Amino acid sequence: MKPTRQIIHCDADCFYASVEMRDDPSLRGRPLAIGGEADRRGVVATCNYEARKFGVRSAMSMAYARRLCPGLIVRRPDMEKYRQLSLQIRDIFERYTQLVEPLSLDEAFLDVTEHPYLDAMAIAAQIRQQVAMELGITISAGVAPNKFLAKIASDWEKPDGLTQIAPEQVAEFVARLPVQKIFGVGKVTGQKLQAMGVLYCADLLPYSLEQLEYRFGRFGKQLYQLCRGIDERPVQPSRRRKSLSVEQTYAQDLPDLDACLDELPLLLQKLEKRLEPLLGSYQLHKPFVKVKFSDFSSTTVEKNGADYSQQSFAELMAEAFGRAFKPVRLLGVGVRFREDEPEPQADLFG
Ligand code: TTP
Repeated sequence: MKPTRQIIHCDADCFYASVEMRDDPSLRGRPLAIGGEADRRGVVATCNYEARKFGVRSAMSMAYARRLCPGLIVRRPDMEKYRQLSLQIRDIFERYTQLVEPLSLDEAFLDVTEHPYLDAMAIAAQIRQQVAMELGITISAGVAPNKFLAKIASDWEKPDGLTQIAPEQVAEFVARLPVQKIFGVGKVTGQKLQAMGVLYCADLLPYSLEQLEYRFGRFGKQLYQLCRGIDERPVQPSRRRKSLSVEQTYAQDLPDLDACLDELPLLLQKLEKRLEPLLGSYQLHKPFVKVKFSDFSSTTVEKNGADYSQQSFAELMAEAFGRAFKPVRLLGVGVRFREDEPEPQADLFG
């Protein structure tokens, strides 16, 4: 049997907002949102916990956030500052292990199984303390035998929390988790599970692997394992990506090109958010759009020399749609990266 792994997931608390409160203490204790007021889109990137009490949330329009919270203070994001801080946090992680897999500027998995004398809880506690003392922000951490559970654990007592799911607690803990906590269970699968009467991971246990594969295809195996708290994915330090994309499967097929184009702004917003932390180390090569039709055929269109504007993605989408003219069940937007040495990219989607 393989030895039990010790995985830590670290996630800064309201990251951009914490940094701004650190640098301007007069903001502390008052509702604060970071985002674009006069910005092209004017959305909330994040907000502090005072603002969350009013219902303000990430990705909400700033205009709506202001209506929910009339005293809301708004600051523009300073991405360069957050990138710098992200590197400093990373340095602290690397005091304990080289097996660090960043997920975004403020979030990472660490595999500390091989640490010679500290256990994962001790390491997580030290990391949290060092980040607070040296960098002036709080991070929450989760400790568990795998990535799936470590990520759930870091969220469990946010903000400024530390939660462990010990190996002997896994079965009981997972059984009580709502199935929505399983990554990959979005709206469509969630509805399908609900129709089967499956609300919690425990409700999935009676299904055999074959039954789940029959109903959910390849995803069935993932469901079978995750509802038992099994997740073998390794922590992968600095995997070199060739591309990055976001995809969405729709509960109801999109009937025509206009309906697809309506979805584009939201998809691009998600793409931009995931892309932001990578821009320091990757160079963009070209944009692409993927379309899967109602008959499950799919096509991808990409174009050398195209820019990353919404217009550009719209043209690719029109071309992809035009290849079949059928209702669409999935849309994806993405970028391919250059494989040669990186050069920082300045502004995107300009
Ligand atoms: P998250 O880790 O999702 O959230 P958070 O750190 O702001 O708050 P929490 O305490 O709940 O973890 O996001 C990290 C940063 O990414 C966040 O500070 C701002 C940015 N961000 C966006 O720009 N747009 C978004 O829609 C989200 C969710 C985050």
